[in-house]
Amino acid sequence: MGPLRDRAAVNEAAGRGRFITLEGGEGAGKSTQAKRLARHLESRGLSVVVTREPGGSPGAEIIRHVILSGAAEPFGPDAEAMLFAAARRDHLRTTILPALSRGDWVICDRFADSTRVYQGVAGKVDQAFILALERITVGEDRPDLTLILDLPAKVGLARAAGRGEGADRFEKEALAYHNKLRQGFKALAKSEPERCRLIDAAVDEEAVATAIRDTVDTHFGLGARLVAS
Ligand code: T5A
Repeated sequence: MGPLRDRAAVNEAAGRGRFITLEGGEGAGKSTQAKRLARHLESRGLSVVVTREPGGSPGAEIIRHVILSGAAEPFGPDAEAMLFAAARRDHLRTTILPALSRGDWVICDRFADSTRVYQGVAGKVDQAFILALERITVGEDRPDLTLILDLPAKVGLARAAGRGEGADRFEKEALAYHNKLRQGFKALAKSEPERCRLIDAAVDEEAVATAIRDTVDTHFGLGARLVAS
């Protein structure tokens, strides 16, 4: 039994909720699918909290504004990584961990893997530095399951641009940067197959939702358990 499975057994016994994260490049459909997954879990009688990063708590939302406005960009990717980590610490302590303790299931739109890939892989921040930040901010409170929505960077950027909101700090980066993100997320899925699942997000919204539902139900043995209850 690996550490993730050990923790799952402990969580089960404690009546603790489950922590699911959605990751991927720009415009991959994470927010859309977070809401759809929440409806699916609620239809199975579970209480669900949907949240996002950067942000998800009053303090972290302030840091979100600082980062996405581009105000922290002149300080470099190391400083941005530290800001994401500070926001994450507050978000975990004030939103995620209390929800899991209540028995709620938490769906989070981006989490620590975004720092690994955006600041680490694409931003070239030293890997040891990123992992040290993660140890301090996340520790053992890693997600139970991470769904990585995968699609060509160009397609995701076109979807994001289609919302007509203007490009933020990271959307405005060159295509080569976004291609690196895609490769980074794919490598992550390969390196942690027990926690991470790669989902084809280039197909229509309904097909992505079905793949996610099947993956979540299978991972947590949800269909069988709730039908039986
Ligand atoms: N970041 C974040 C870091 O660099 N490090 C970190 O540690 C963290 C946490 C956050 C930015 O911060 C960076 C990453 C990001 O650049 P954000 O505003 O929160 O920025 O936005 P993102 O998380 O990047 O999310 P996006 O706004 O890019 O998009 P989503 O949530 O992936 O996609 P969604 O659901 O909004 O869909 C985009 C559009 O596509 C349509 C939707 O209707 C919508 O119009 N769509 C589809 N169209 C066709 N087919 C489908 N299957 C579709 N699914 C959705």
